[in-house]
Amino acid sequence: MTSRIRFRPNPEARPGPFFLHGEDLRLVEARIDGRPVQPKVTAEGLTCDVPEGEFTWEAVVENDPEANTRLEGLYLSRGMYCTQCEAEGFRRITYYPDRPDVMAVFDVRIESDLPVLLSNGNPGTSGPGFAEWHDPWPKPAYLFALVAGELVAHRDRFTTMSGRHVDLAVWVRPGDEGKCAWAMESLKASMKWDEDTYGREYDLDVFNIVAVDDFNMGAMENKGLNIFNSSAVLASPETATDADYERIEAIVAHEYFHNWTGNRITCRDWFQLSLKEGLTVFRDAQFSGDLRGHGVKRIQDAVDLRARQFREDNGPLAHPVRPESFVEINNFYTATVYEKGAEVIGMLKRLVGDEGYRKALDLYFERHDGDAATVEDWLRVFEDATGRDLSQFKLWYSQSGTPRVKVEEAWEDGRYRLDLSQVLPPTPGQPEKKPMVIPVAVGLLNPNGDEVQPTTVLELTEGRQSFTFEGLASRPVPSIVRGFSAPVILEREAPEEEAAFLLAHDTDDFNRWEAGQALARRAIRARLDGRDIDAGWAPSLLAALRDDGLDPAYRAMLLALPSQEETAQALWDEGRRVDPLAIWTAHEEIRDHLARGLGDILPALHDQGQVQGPYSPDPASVGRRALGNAALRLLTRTDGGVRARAQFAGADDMTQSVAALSALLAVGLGEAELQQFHDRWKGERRVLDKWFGLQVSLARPEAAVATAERLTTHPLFDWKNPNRFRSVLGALAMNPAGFHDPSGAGYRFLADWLIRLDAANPLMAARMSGAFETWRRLEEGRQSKARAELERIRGTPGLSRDLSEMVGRLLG
Ligand code: 0A1
Ligand code: ZN
Repeated sequence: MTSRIRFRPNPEARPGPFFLHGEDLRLVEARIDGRPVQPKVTAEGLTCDVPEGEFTWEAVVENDPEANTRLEGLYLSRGMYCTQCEAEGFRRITYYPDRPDVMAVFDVRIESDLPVLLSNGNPGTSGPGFAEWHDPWPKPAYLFALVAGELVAHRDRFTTMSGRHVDLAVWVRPGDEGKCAWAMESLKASMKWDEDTYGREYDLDVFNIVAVDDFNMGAMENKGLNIFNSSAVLASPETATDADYERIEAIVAHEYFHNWTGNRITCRDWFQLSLKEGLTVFRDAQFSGDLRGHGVKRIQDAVDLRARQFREDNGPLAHPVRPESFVEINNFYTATVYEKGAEVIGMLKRLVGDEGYRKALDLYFERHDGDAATVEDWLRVFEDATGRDLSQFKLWYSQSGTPRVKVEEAWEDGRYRLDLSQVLPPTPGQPEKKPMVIPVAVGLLNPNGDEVQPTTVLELTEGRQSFTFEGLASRPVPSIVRGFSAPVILEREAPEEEAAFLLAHDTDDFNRWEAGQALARRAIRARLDGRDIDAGWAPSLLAALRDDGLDPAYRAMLLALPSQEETAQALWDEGRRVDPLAIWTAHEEIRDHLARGLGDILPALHDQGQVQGPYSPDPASVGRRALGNAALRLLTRTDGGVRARAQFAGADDMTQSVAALSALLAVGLGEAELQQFHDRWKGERRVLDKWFGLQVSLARPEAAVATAERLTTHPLFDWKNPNRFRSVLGALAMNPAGFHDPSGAGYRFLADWLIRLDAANPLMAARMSGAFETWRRLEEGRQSKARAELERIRGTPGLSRDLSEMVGRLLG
């Protein structure tokens, strides 16, 4: 690797030693203005004396992509060279000031016998054995990318709003070219959407996407050359599920949207990570909502936030959306920075209104294009564009933890009062908190079901505050935190009749669904406490499911129960110890209860899910299949697996096939189908990941660890491949009753693997250690076993910085 860099002194900086980052490199030679120099090299980089004015630095270094199992920097993935430079990977390629606020124009020349040679920006000269690329847009090194391999392209074109032609290509290995059409459609839809919605146009002649099999995350937004985990690109009806199609669409959009929110405007330092990630997640959620329906998207996001981000925010790994310190930045690509960061932007938009938001975003792009910006810059454009003081709102970036909102009501003489109060519990390093600005969207319904107060946003800014509604004829039923208007926990035990009423009448999609969840939570709670399930639950759900005016996708969500994780959090919040097995058992019992109580309607709902004609991932078909398969999961509990077996045998797309197999596995059936699935798909890596994952995540609690152990000895278990590792070890963590086996076998097994993986791929090992995040919620027996395993990991000699930081925080 040869680099030539022109440096000029920063007029504001005091003179000092010249430092360049560099890790695991061998410096062959270095020159300044053509004269050889002898820098002082350490494990973190090099220092060197330099002349006072401008100068040219040249270096030749060697590194070893073939031996790079970390998948950071330049590495080899099944014969294909590729790079991953965010956050600090470029320093593993060559010596460089590897910080996001150092932006430069890059010219790249790649020399290789491999046929396809790609880098950022626009193509320049190329010929046998070489290709040159020029990226006119100054960028930080974390956006650098390079690919060299035997690849084929699926091509298309896009004409931008000002009439510029862009050549688009999705590059994959030969044989996969038939699985690119969906990613390409998603890319074109994203390009158009960003023009229509944000006025943002693409700014290069080409846009390339490359699919690689070994990748730590979902994808990466390198300028003009996005690199994707192949699981986030490749799709065909036979091999990908509806969920895969939706995920590909969302990730392609996310990476594309980064071109403006991340690349044209980047981050000054890594503490500002949410500046690009929260905003880009918010944008991709708007996009998915526009394409697929906002009601369902909002529910999916809330479910995900509650399971992953609330868990993080209420445990030992809690940190603010803008973290205050870190040892290894890779450990902060978290649900809090991404998903809570997006929620913060959603609240901001609600507070300033759609028009204010648009004005602020226009100003952001105008004022900060080309900048490495901060959260302060971001909030200032909102203040300048709307005149609103955001100093209190800014606490959302610095205070960690999930706010609890309590509600009390008073009714007198046609006046209805809501007393709202907020509590933000202590989190690591933050014993005391200040009140936040919480937009609480509220509507009121008459007892006859009419809405008497349409959605209005109450701004809760104090610890306790009252809001009064006048001139009401009768005591209303409140619908609170409509649309999940803030990432908070609403502490209000609604009486059964009220929840049933809202499930029947609420005009707010989100809260109507939430009312169903409230009833399900009551049922789970009843079983946990050994009580009977309310007799009214199944009938009120049945009424909503019969409503053919309701979108099938929405009805599918009505059938879904709160996650076991959500139940665990609620118990812990009440100061109770969590027994994952008891939670699993209660969830099973209420599924049985539902399967019986809804028995009349389930076959018809399942039939509705059989969409005729060629497979299409359009929202209507996806919704119908989702409803049909939600019904199938319940039906399989009572019909001995007859319908699921028939669906599996007749399925000609992966959605129907996986749904049927999952329904069988969830009730301890499906052995023969599992074998057939394996035999048919053993040559398809992404499908085989599903085969590994399903058996572990759906295993009965007592069998989960043994199943995972057995699968790690399967000849196709390739532990250095992140997708495959996750398909077994990640799936175990997603089976709480199995992972938290009282014997501690799950903890021991995962710890063994984390120690082993850490030596090869510290980033992945650190990410997966989050499975231990809930250990303090457990009873004494499990707790001490989990702690012992964490301590064993901590005591391992040579542990990476990544994993030691995580284990240190987990142990507290
Ligand atoms: N910026 C990417 C996420 C990403 C982060 C780190 C990676 O490798 C260590 C890869 C991707 C995104 O938000 O999509
Ligand atoms: Zn991102």
